[in-house]
Amino acid sequence: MNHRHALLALAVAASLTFAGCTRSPSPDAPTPAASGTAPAGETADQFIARVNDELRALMPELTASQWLSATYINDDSQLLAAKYNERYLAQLNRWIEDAKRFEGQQMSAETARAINLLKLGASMPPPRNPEHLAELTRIASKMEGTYGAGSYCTGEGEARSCRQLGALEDVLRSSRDYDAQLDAWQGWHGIARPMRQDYVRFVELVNEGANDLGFADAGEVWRSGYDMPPAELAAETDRLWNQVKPLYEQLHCYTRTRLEAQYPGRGTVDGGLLPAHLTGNMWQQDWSNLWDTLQPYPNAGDLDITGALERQYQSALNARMVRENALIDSDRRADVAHEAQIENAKRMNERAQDFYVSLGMPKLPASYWDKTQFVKPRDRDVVCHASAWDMNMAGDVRTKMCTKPNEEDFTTIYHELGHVYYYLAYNKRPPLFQGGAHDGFHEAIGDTIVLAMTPQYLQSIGLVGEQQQSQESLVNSQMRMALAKVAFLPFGLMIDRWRWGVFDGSITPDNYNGAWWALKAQYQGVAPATPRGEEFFDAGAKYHVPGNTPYTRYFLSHILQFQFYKALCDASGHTGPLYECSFYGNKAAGAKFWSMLEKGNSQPWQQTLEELTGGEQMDAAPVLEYFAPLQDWLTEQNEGRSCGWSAPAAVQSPAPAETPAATPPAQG
Ligand code: X8Z
Ligand code: ZN
Repeated sequence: MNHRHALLALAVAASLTFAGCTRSPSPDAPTPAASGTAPAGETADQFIARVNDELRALMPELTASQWLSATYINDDSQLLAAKYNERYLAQLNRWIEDAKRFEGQQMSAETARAINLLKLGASMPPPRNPEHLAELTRIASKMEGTYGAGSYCTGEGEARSCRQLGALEDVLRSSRDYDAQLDAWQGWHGIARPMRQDYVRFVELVNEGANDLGFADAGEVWRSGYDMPPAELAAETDRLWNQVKPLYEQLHCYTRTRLEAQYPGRGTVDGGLLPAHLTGNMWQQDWSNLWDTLQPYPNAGDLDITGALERQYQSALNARMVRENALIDSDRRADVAHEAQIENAKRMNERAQDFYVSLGMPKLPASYWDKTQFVKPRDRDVVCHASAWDMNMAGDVRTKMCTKPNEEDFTTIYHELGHVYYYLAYNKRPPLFQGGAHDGFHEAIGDTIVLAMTPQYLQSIGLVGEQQQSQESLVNSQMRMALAKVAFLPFGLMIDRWRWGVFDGSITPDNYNGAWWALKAQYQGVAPATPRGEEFFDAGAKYHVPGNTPYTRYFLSHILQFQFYKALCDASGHTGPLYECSFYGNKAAGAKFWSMLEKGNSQPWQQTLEELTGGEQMDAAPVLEYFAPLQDWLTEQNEGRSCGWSAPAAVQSPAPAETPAATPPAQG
């Protein structure tokens, strides 16, 4: 399911404007909404109060079905997740229909905002036709299950062996063998081929739902959730991208030079593009795993966080093996290793919690520790893609990860806890206001904390050794952050450039893959090393496509998090260069952060941003301020090289459609 909305719950990130859902109709417990008739004489304020109550009541069963299908993939859990999502979306349609009575009437600004959020809350706009709605939720559940259970198998008979995403990512992280990486990359991308036809139908159905709501297509629904006309949002993302593009181009140029040196004759693809399988990441969205290749000054202080986490895990494992006397019994050894992984993942979570608590935020509830999925279960398929859940809007918060001891997962825990603390902070609001100020805010909370994980902080928690104070070590630590944050920027943009085009019809099914790679080339400057024709569906190999999670939120988050970071650094009294700031332990910064979180999406995000940062605009200036030393260094390194790349004829970004009259930008 894609719950997306519903999902919000799932929330992961969602902006869900609503996160919730309402009690579903059942013969035993009919409600006015369930029968589709609103009580006579109900005012707009009463209507919204009712929707909020019903959302709160429905939420637990919807999220429970989603949780089960994500942590226990099989036909039965998929069926239930699809069904509950269908019920929820049918209910959403009834509310939206009911809300039409109030069009043009006087009502409080708060109620007007809530009604607007109701219409924009569905990242999977539900068709009114009940059969189509049921088909949509079935396809959504199936695609997510296919992704979660995806497996690349080779060999025959006795020699047959299968690897899932985690094992294939390990190859990209650790192997530097060109062919082994290519095999892992191609193997994973093969799992998406069966989704292609489903995705074509999915697009038809969500567009039907969008039309039913008065939108041109599903992409326009997505672009409408930003307290501004949808066309302006598209232009905003272009503006922000143009601010940071020169920095990305410098990083790209430096990386290309190093890859060419490492893989002579094979380090680039025609036109100066980076080979997709050589960036240490399945989707080329985060290049941190190339640290061994890209580290500027190997002797200027150690920042090998993955190495430190692996050592921590190994020593916990060894201690456990000895304690449990398990070395001699191979079955028992596997159990003990699994237990040690859980223990280690919990420890990483405690470390992340400690940062939030140091800011004055509460400890996570006991149920978090009991109900979270910390590592991949051994007996079944699960959706390993990390997520954070608000099960009931009343404290049952969880995360779901398949944690391994590496830097990426360590920072992902901090990311996920950002979602969790947002939930806890806004849970006291009415359900319709339980969402991020916009969805990029939701994604930026934990990442703001990640920016404050300076080398000094990492040293204080024992993950890196004594840090030098030198220009070399500064460049190293900037590079570490840039490989995660700067490399991500064009990826954050291109996914929805592709989906906006798919939804508005400018990218047709016969060109899904061609358009995907044209956009990858245009924005990221990457290309597959071998041809990827239309028999493939490479977009489907990225979770958020089969999972139907809008992606522009992550691009916006990667800009906003630097604005938040700077504001919290100011609040903490930091003086000196931005990149040196950690507000760990600073209660003034924590109070400021928390008061933003508590607001949820009860007011336009511009106001929320202004309260935190003093400005109402998203702005990449703090990104550039932060990375100024690295940008200078990269420019020097790249001197005399010809940077940039030439992409095959770029796909036109879809022209954002007009804002339909039915969906004015929300006003607060
Ligand atoms: O999906 C996520 C989070 C959950 S909201 C793990 N992220 C994006 C991704 O993995 O593609 C975080 C960064 C970008
Ligand atoms: Zn997230």
